[in-house]
Amino acid sequence: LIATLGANVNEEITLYTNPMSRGRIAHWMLEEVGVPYAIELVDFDRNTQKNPDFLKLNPMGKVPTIVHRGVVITEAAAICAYLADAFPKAGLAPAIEDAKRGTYLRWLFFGAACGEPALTDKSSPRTSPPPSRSIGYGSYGDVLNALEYAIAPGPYILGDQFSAADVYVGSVIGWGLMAGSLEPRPSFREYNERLTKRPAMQRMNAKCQELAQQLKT
Ligand SMILES: N[C@@H](CCC(=O)N[C@@H](CS)C(=O)NCC(=O)O)C(=O)O
Repeated sequence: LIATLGANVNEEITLYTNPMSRGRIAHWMLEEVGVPYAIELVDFDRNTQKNPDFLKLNPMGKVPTIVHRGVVITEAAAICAYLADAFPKAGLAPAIEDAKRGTYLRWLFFGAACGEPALTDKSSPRTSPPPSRSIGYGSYGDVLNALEYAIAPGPYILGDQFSAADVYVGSVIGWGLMAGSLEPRPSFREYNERLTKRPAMQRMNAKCQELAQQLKT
């Protein structure tokens, strides 16, 4: 099922987000792409992400969720990939025929399928974890080594070319360092500092502070 909204086939992107959530990943990506977008604030304290109208867009009742040209896209990594492809002029994804696309997709998927769950399990360990052969991320240690391998030698995952894979993987690394679920290896800290200097990331951070204030009032 493709979630389409017949009446709302619009060029402007709508981002449903909360300033203290994975919504920041899509928000940062939108700032990197540099296209106009509108924000719809989701209030976790009031549980508005479970309102029937929002569940029609995203049955998971989660953010980020974006709507563009009448289509709903969820999952932060998919949103990063989608926006990079929808706005190729921003140069945030290697072209389809470029071999570097393999590296790009590899780490974008790894970030979502392995990086994020490994760090989540680290902060809230499972009582009976599945064996490392059957769990997609193997082990926490392997994931950390692979992440380190992905960002070396840098400065970005694709070398000199910054891409949407850095937005996603960089967000997972930044979140892990902040939450203490990621060992603060020097390579992670340096990569995170490099990303934090990006004007798009800074614009997103400033906007999220404003949004957090808005939610308090
Ligand atoms: N698989 C989703 C996860 C999104 C997610 O879990 N978002 C959280 C915020 S960080 C959320 O909306 N939680 C609200 C809720 O579950 O009620 C993604 O990668 O974007």
